[in-house]
Amino acid sequence: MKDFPLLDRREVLKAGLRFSTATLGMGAAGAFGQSVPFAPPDSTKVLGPPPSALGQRSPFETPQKFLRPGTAAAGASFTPLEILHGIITPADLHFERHHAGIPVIDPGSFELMIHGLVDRPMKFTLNDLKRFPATSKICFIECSGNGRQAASLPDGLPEDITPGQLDGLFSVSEWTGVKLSTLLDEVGASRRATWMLAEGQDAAVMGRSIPMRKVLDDAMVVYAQNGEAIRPEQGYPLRLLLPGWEGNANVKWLRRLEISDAPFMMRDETSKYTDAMADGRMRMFTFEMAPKSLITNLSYPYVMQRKGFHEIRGIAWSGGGKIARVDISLDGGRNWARAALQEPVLDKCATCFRYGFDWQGEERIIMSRATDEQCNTQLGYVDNEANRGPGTSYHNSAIRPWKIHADGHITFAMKEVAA
Ligand SMILES: Nc1nc2c(c(=O)[nH]1)N[C@H]1C(S)=C(S)[C@@H](COP(=O)(O)O)O[C@H]1N2
Ligand SMILES: [Mo]
Repeated sequence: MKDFPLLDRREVLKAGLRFSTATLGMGAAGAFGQSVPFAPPDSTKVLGPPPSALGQRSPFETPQKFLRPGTAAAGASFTPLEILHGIITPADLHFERHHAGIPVIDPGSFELMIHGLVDRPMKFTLNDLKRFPATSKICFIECSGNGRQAASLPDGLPEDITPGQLDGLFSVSEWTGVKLSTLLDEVGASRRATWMLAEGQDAAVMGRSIPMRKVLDDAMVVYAQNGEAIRPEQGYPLRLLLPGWEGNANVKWLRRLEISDAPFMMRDETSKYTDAMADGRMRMFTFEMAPKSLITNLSYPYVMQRKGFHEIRGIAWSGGGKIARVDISLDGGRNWARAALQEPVLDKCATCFRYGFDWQGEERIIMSRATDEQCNTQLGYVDNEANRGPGTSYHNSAIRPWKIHADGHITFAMKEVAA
């Protein structure tokens, strides 16, 4: 089997030339063979609307998050990763996971209380918090249940699943707020402090214990998302941000932080978000999200329209730091070659990758594999199952394979790889 290196510029140009020649021959069909569904007026002859007080998407663009049928207050909606470009998730497409719906919180009466093992217990209004030095971080939030369908028995795996439906409990924003280390200086946290409780103001009263090493490293309380006030769905007016750590611990609608010398053993870190291993022991406080990558272009429901140059595109990320490399296999995992990484490559953030190849109508299983700067590598299905244990489906970061069929349609191929 031939190993496919990254195509050089000349090859890409040649392939591009074939591509455009074919397009010319197709008359009214667009670049990907779709016929144009509308007849817009000739914009050069019609006076357009005046500037608006609030911009809108083009009426031809109607993105939606994926909601499973029957989604309720305790439910989730998934980011449509396959339609996004670059690393930032538009705020209204950020995934949502609520345990008891979205509370309405008046920012005027909002207060954050910090108490426990501190010299000066304090309450902070939103304006108080905005007076502290502000910092921003572009990073992902990923639910630790993301992609758990891929942990079910191979027989139960759907083949007609989109990247967003599979792994869309993952989004990236630029978050702005205050470093927790700054606030803990203000209240005078004790040297004996080893844990911090973060508690939300929703009906679930979500509470999680956070180790002090994370609190003092890069944890933040954030009031802004992609340049404006954080959205109600993301925790308005304030959420905890723990870059690279499981979504659940990023407590939304934050109202209370209690400093302590022991974990609090909350419901969401004992009965939930704990992993049962093969020998019956439990892993607790498994916060860091593993390296993972996902092909978002050349995956279901994309259909290859013609032979020739195609670009595999996707995103890779790791809770362990920056992405160091992404490898691509075009033959079900036998041979691997390095994908190009697209700048910016940021800490605990999505990094775009791409890999061009020439498709001549052959059946292929394509895969991507992420490695982070700590040399942690994304595992295949079998190794991932063995590593996490049969009693859990959290933190499923196994390699995601896609099968390109001879007729050009693409399906999720975990079943074939797992078999
Ligand atoms: N207060 C509160 N915080 C919460 C939750 C919640 O239900 N209530 N859900 C958690 C879970 S399980 C996840 S994955 C993330 C989801 O964040 P998002 O809805 O902004 O994407 O928030 C976490 N923080
Ligand atoms: Mo979650």
